[in-house]
Amino acid sequence: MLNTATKSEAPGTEQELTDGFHLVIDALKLNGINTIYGVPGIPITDLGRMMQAEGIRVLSFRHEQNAGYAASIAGYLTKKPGVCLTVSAPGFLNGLTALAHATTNCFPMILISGSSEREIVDLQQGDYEEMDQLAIAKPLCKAAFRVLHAADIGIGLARAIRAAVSGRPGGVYLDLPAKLFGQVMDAAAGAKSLVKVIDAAPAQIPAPSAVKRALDVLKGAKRPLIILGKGAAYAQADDDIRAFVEKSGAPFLQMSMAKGLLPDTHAQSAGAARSTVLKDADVVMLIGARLNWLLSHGKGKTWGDAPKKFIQIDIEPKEMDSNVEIVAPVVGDIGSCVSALLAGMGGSWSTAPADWLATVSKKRDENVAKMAPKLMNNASPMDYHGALGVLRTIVKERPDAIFVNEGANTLDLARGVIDMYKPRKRIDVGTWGVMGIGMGYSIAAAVETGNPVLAVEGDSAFGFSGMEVETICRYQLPICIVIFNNDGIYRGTDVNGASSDPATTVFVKGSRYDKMMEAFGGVGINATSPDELKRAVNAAMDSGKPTLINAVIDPAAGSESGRIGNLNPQSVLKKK
Ligand SMILES: Cc1ncc(C[n+]2csc(CCOP(=O)(O)OP(=O)(O)O)c2C)c(N)n1
Ligand SMILES: [Mg+2]
Repeated sequence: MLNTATKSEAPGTEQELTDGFHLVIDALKLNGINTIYGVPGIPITDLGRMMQAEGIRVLSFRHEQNAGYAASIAGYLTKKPGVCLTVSAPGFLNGLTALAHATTNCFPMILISGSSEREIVDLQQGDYEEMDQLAIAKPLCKAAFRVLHAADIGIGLARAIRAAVSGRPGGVYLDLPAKLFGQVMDAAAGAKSLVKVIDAAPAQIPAPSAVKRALDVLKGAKRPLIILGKGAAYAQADDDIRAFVEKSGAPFLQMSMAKGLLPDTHAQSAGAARSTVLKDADVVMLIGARLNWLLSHGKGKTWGDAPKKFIQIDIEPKEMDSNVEIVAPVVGDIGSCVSALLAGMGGSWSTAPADWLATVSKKRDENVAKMAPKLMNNASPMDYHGALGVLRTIVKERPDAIFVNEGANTLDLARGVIDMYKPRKRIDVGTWGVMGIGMGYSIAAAVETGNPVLAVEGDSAFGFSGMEVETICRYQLPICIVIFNNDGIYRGTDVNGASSDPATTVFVKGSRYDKMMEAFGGVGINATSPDELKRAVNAAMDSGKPTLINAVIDPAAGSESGRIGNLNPQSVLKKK
């Protein structure tokens, strides 16, 4: 039902009218966008109210960055653009980090911001929250549009949706000046101006010759390796991906957010033998994974001396040869590519050499066995492994829960220890290793999937979005937050030798983050041992009540920058 109002033009004549507010709402609904993440204020407060009145779910956050991260991960989880709604200048800028993050991570998202009077902004006459938002957004996202006429709202949103989800997905900025909302037009003409986007992300079928070339290279491999990235998880082609990997018989590695595409406990999983497979593989097939820093750019020590051939499957042609030569590029959407590869394998594909898989499995089993006793330690205060050991079991028992993860040690160790069993259940810091996604991701994951959420957060990481615990309590979302509280960034033991100020990486000792949750009516628990942690998390996951568990971790347990300390630049001057 379209939004209309009736207005008497002249005695005896009645004209049905609509306006910018209602056209935005109608355009969103027509395209199946039913959830908005944002923060209200001039000029979009009434828009939010009207959206709510019209049946759109509007989740109101405490800071736009968190609403933006929520929208970005909603896009990843649903393949529809997640929408973040903000006010002008400062609200827009607060949302912009998340928009850039969405673009970097290839998540479809639309940031819709209200903006000030164009005439005043362009003459730089000092309007309320004056800023040329469109110009600022442009270099940070995939596309940016501004709508000046109510009659163009339909087409503007259609362009934004297409740009966000087609090809390689990304962030799109949509600028809606304040004046637009009040613009009135004939309701019938307004209805006609709306655009329902048909086939927003058209299939991109790979060339048969590219598929054949890739299969020929794979067939010739003695030590093949398949690497699955979050692009593969995004594709929602789970059955074909699994069938392809299994038919190939090759060991596979799953990048952080691809974990669970196949269970981490799968016989071909090389997750616990990462360094061996990267060094020794002779053919590497990347599926929706980029050769960026997370894979050491495909070269150097990590990749060893053995000559390698790379096959890459990606929707973005420019991704090919970005870091090393790709001998078999396959360009297309992951679903179409994998199904073509699977079909091309035919009925008589011979699986990867058994001795290679046996070598990899042996290494993996050794590493898993080495880790096992550490995970069972019941020390108090806890170390990372003791705490993660119990969480690992809880995730195994609750494979549908969404696992959110950020921090340094808290991230790197949890990624290694906690096996995932189903696709798109692990969401984390992504390509940038950004802190601050925690609460936004948790909220969107709960809202979009209806599943319970377990967020495991470093104490520093949590601080970036911590105020959203109020949002979680307000909407009564089934989110259990576990804070690995080691009194600081990486470790809580750093000392500043120069003054009485604390070291830059340490926080107030013995903080009780659980009290923050209690302040808003949620459940807060202080857990000092793995047993206590286990009881508290299970209770939270069973109850579905917003819960925050302050897990006390030995401040000396972590290491600088977790697993990526090697990226810290070193001073050439000797330490005194
Ligand atoms: C937006 C942003 N700011 C700063 C950083 C740098 N940084 C990386 S990890 C981290 C916090 C690590 O501490 P914590 O979350 O407590 O994890 P721990 O290693 O202590 O378990 C910070 C600040 C970042 N990655 N992103
Ligand atoms: Mg910490």
